[in-house]
Amino acid sequence: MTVPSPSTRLRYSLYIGFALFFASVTLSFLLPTRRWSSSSIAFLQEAVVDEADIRPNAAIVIMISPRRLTETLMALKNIEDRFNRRLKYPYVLLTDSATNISDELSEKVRCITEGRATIAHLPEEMWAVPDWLDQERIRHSLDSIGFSLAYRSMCRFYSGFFWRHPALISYDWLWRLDTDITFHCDVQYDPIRRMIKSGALYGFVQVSGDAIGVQESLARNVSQFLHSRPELLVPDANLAFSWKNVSKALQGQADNDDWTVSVMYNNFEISHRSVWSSPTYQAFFEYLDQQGGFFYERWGDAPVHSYGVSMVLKKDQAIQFSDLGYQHKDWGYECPSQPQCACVKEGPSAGKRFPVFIRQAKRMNIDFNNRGDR
Ligand SMILES: Nc1nc2c(ncn2[C@@H]2O[C@H](COP(=O)(O)OP(=O)(O)O)[C@@H](O)[C@H]2O)c(=O)[nH]1
Ligand SMILES: [Mg+2]
Repeated sequence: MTVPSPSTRLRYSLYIGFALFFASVTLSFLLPTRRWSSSSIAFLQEAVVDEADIRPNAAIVIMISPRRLTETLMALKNIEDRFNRRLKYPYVLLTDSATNISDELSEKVRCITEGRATIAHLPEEMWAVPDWLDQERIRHSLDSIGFSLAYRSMCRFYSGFFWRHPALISYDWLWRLDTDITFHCDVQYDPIRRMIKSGALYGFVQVSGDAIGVQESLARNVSQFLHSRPELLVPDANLAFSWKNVSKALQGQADNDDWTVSVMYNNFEISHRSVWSSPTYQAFFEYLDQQGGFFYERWGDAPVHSYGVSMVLKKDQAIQFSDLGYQHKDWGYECPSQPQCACVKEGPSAGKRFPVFIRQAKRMNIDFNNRGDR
């Protein structure tokens, strides 16, 4: 047997030393110990975010109309049954001062939502009719086109304030749902995680038109805003979703005839707060609010959001969910061909009142993604 020379022995010792060093480094990553620095914990948390335990920082936001309390409970029960008993997102339920939150109602909300709901008041500064508006002009509008003051306050609140509400300020993702909705399918994934994975900041279900007669000057005002603040334009934003002729809109010359009348309905709306807190959207809302159209006309929050989203997001940053069997009121909806959906393609899913919505939703979805390419 040959005896290793001193230099060979030194080489072996070095090999063994390196091997022990690498083994201990590897083990320190695999076996959690209390000596981990906060940065290594943060690293691990990032790695598992997509996988399982850590829920996106999101809340489901529902505004409660004083006259629709049973409808609210039915909506909460449906949402829990279809997905949220599994996903466990917290709820923020918004009420105005006319809403009587009785002990009976609170107890039922607590029971249905397993205690995950907070009831929060709508602050006057986000809800009341601004006193600098011409009250006579508002009265005239109420008489001629209807839509109550509270309804118009709701539209203005969702257009310009909801993400800044004190009960919502700490959430990154805001999942708005209304009370007049039904999910016909078990939702077998988490839509917010899906958005995060695909890099989307806005999620919707249905696209359709909206009444022009109750918001006659909205398109013109949006166009004038675009013209007045060119420095706020976002490169590659999907303006063609809202405008048939984008350059005319940018020149401040567009009106109702130039509007595509495409609206992403926001009775189901998942958004990242950065959409609304962006300088462009904030300035857009301030501009509209100064014109008074939320009360002089009925400027809807759905068209305002759609104009805003097409101003700040690129095509692939907004995605449509069409496999949820989601219905608003008794309007038409998609009934997916899946056994877990309590609907059939014939009959009610075609819509009692607006069967055309299904066709439009399909067409408009294609438009949201491709209209700008045509
Ligand atoms: N607090 C309050 N909420 C309201 C009022 N009107 C509607 N809402 C809520 O706002 C959301 C949208 O209202 P909805 O009437 O369904 O709007 P539509 O679908 O555009 O006709 C729903 O969640 C309602 O509960 C109101 O007068 N007061
Ligand atoms: Mg509704």
